[in-house]
Amino acid sequence: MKKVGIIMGSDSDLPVIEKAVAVLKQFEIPYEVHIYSAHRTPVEARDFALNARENGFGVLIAAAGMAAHLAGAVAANSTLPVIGIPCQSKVLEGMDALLSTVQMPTGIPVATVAIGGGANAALLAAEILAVSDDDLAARLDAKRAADAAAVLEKDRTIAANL
Ligand code: RP5
Repeated sequence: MKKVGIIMGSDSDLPVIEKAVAVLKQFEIPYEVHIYSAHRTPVEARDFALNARENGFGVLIAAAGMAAHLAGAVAANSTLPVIGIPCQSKVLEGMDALLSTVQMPTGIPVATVAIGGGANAALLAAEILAVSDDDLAARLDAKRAADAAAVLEKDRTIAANL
């Protein structure tokens, strides 16, 4: 299976990345995690993206906060699918990163998930890999069914007790 490459702009983004890693572990998807910043270590961020396909990656996830150009910079240097996670900052609570990540000009797409949406980023990465992996697709279908069953169980409990 192709690997998922996860890049965060700073170790302060780690709590968001941990949510993504937990999902990838759950689905036994191979991954690598790196700290590469679009502005503090732009050469390393560029080189990782440029070489990602030949290094066995199938999807890239980039998480950053504030003026969050990391996902866009990664996407500029790779035609692998790039998923952007806007991270929350103290001043603007993630709206800055959301707009910076989602508003990519035509030609360089970034699939942006919710502010702090590490789990959904990993699930989307899994769904992309599952396009050519029937076993992974079956595991995703099973998780959806289990999640739905859990909600219906809560529904039965609420209906019986209120
Ligand atoms: C971005 O700036 C990082 O992705 C992080 O979310 C934000 C703040 O970084 P630190 O100052 O905490 O290292 O580059």
